[in-house]
Amino acid sequence: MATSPQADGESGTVFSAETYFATQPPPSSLEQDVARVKEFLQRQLQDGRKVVLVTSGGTTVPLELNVVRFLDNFSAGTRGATSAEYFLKAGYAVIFMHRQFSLQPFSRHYSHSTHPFLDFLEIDESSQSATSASSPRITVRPSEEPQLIEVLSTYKAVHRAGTLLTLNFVTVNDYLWLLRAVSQEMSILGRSCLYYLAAAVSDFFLPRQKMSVHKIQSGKGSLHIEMDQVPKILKPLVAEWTREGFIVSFKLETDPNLLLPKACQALARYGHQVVIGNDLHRRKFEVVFVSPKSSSSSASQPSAYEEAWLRIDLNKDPHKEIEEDIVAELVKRHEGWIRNAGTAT
Ligand code: 9Z3
Repeated sequence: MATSPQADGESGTVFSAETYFATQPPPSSLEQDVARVKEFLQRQLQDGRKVVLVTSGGTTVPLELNVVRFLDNFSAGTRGATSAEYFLKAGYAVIFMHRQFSLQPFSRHYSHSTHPFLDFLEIDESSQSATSASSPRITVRPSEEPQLIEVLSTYKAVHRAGTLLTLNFVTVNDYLWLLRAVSQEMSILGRSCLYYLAAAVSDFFLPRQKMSVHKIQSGKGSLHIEMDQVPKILKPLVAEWTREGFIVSFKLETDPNLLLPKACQALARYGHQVVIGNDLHRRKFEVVFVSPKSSSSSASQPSAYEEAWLRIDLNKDPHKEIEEDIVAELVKRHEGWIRNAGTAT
């Protein structure tokens, strides 16, 4: 049993998940979050709903304990926030675990700088507000009303039904602790839970023990930081924390030649159900589903995995969101997974 990190023979250190959690402290909000998750899951269990955990947005890697500087990545959380809406539409309860201040379901339509909500509100000087006789009313620009009514009514219906729980993380450490705790709780749902791991998680981190307490000072000309590898969290997730869940991970690459090999490698290593591969620049209109070949499929392909490309044409329909098709496909596959309970997978 590894209780201390192992040197990897080249540079840096490889943490097993076990060593990681034994040496890195949990976030202060963890207990409170777990209590909210337990209560949420009990309700969904009573109502017989399937539950999906959607992770979304990037993780930070702080460089100091009193953090002034950190590493971050590009992810805005579009994939996760958009997918969460389609899962809700499909009747799932959603635990939306996202990077603080990244996009969220429903509000995402108005929080982006290309569609700021202040731009479609108007001040109507001719009528008075309901609360104060001296202030004018605020109205919505008529051209924006149809979309706002649709988004707002779905948002309100979801809140009435209590099918959306939102959790926050900032650092990669917050993310790892929260993912472990939430997945352990979700395991009570057996096959009825789905994991949709779309967050862009850092591969490297700086362990607490190696961090500078105070702001790193300049004056030495350059900055050298050696980071350690974040443990491969899918391994215990699949093998220990949630054995029956339907697990979908994402693989992001910038070199298109690496996408399929890396997706297959992840499936071979962790033994989960689906890897969705996406290229950084094509991710809004093209993804590839990679999964273990079903026993019924043709034996002409030598590989143990099958790929299915999903593409949309944004020239034909600029408002189409690829997440709609991704979620529809996963809902189908998850149904099959639930039906096959008790048989070999
Ligand atoms: C993804 O690949 C997501 O689809 C994106 C979505 C991060 C590209 P946006 O937030 O982008 O809509 O702007 N997520 C997973 C990326 C990741 O970190 N995967 C790990 C890896 O590639 C494996 S779990 O090694």
